Amino acid sequence: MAFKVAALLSIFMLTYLLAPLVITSESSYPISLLVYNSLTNENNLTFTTNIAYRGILLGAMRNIQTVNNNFRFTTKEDPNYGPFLVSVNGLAGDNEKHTYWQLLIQPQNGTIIIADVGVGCYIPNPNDTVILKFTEW
Ligand code: B12
Repeated sequence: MAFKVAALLSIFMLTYLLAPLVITSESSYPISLLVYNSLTNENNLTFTTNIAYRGILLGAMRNIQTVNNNFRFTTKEDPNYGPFLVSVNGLAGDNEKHTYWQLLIQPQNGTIIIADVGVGCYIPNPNDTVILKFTEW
């Protein structure tokens, strides 16, 4: 009997000590992705996904591509800066026409900022809307 009580007490103690570790462990969070062509009047597309805790935007884009047929993209590896976003849904930037896919971030407060790194380096914050904007430079 005493053994059973001791065993039960140990289980309670362990649960009590380990619960905070489990509860505070970081988990994934939602972000949205908006595809916007500023050069035509094509409809915008919006996607949502969960991104790993401090995961990179490229990972989130791959997740969306895996589960959604309406989102396809290609990148080209740059030796210095990693992946350059070349095309979205078959539409590619063009050096001669001076067009490209610009990377914009809209946090929950609504202010739109231009990302200062590419898709392989950018780490979205929870509930960010990432805007892929086809535009001219
Ligand atoms: C010109 C330029 C551009 C042009 C390039 C097109 C062209 N044909 O000129 C355009 C406007 C397309 C561009 C876009 C972007 N750029 Co830019 N760009 C530059 C700039 C001012 C000069 C690059 C250059 O001509 N070097 C000289 C040539 C001879 O060397 P190169 O190796 O061949 O250059 C190529 C690469 O730099 C590449 N490139 C340019 N920008 C970027 C960004 C990324 C992420 C990648 C992978 C490659 C890449 O395009 C160049 C021409 O082919 C640099 C800053 C600098 N002073 O170096 C920033 C710079 C490289 N760009 C930067 C960024 C952040 C971007 C964007 C992500 C901005 C955005 N929010 O949209 C986008 C890329 C989006 C995407 N589609 O992936 C950052 C990269 C930092 C990083 N660690 O990721 C830099 C360093 C500026 C900064 N903020 O400090 N860019």
